[in-house]
Amino acid sequence: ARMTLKNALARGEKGRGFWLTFPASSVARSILSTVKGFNWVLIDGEHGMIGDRDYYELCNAVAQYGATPIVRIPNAEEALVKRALDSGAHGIMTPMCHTAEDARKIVSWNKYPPHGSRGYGPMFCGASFGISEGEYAEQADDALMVMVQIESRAGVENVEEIAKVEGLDVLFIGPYDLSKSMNVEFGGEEHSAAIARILKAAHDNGKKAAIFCGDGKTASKRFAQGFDMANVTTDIGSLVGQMGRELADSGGD
Ligand code: 3PY
Repeated sequence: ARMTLKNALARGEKGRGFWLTFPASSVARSILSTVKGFNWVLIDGEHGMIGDRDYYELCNAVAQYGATPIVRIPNAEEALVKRALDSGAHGIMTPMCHTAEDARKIVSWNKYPPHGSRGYGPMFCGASFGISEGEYAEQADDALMVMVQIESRAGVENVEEIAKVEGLDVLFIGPYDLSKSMNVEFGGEEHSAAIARILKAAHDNGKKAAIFCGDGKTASKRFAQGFDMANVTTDIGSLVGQMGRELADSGGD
C-alpha cells in the first residue's frame, strides 16, 4: 500500500501538512491541486465540522493527490477508531492519551488480530490506497499510522512509558490543551520544557514527534527544534487570517 507520510518520515524527511476542518472534499481538492508539497492532511473529526459520514469522501480526496489522510477522532474509543479506519484513513490520531495503558489500548484498536482487536470489515478501505479489499487486509497493520496526542499534565508525566509502547508511530503534541491542562502560560518556561520532554521521549524510543502549529513560521521553528512532523496551518485559520488582511488592505477595519 502507498505510505506517503510513513515512508517520508522513515527517510528522515519532514511531514508537512494542514488541518482540514470543513466537511468538503472540494476544499481539500482545491488546496492540494494548487499548493503542492503537503504530504499529509489531518481530517479533524474532533474540533472540525466533520462527522464520520464525511471520512470516506475526504480520505479518498486527500489520497488522490498523493497526501496521507489522517483522521482525528473525537475521543479515545474503539468504535470511533473502527469507523475512521473503515472509511479508508491511512492513519488515526487519537486525542488525550494520558498513560501507557491508554496507548496500548489505542494501538490494539488500530490493528487486526493477532496484533490487536480491530474488527474485520474492510469493504471500503482499499479505495483510498488504490488496492483491493484483500490486499488492504494484508497490508493494513504495517501501512497504517498510529498517532496519539500528548496534551495533558498526566500525558507528560507518563510520556517516557507511553513512548515505549510498541506499534505507536507518532507522539503528537496538542500545545493548546497541554497549556490548559497544566495550567501554565502558552509558550512559557514550563510549557516549553514539557514540549521538549515529549520530543526527547519520542526520539529516545524510536518514535516520531509532531506538534500542532498555527502558522508556517511556528512550524519552521519546530522543525529546526527537531520535530518530524507539523501542520503549517489550518484551512479555517488561513481563510479567516487572509480575509482579515484583505479587509485591512482595502482600508477597512
Ligand atoms: C491542541 O493544541 O490542543 C490541539 O489538539 C490542536 O488542535
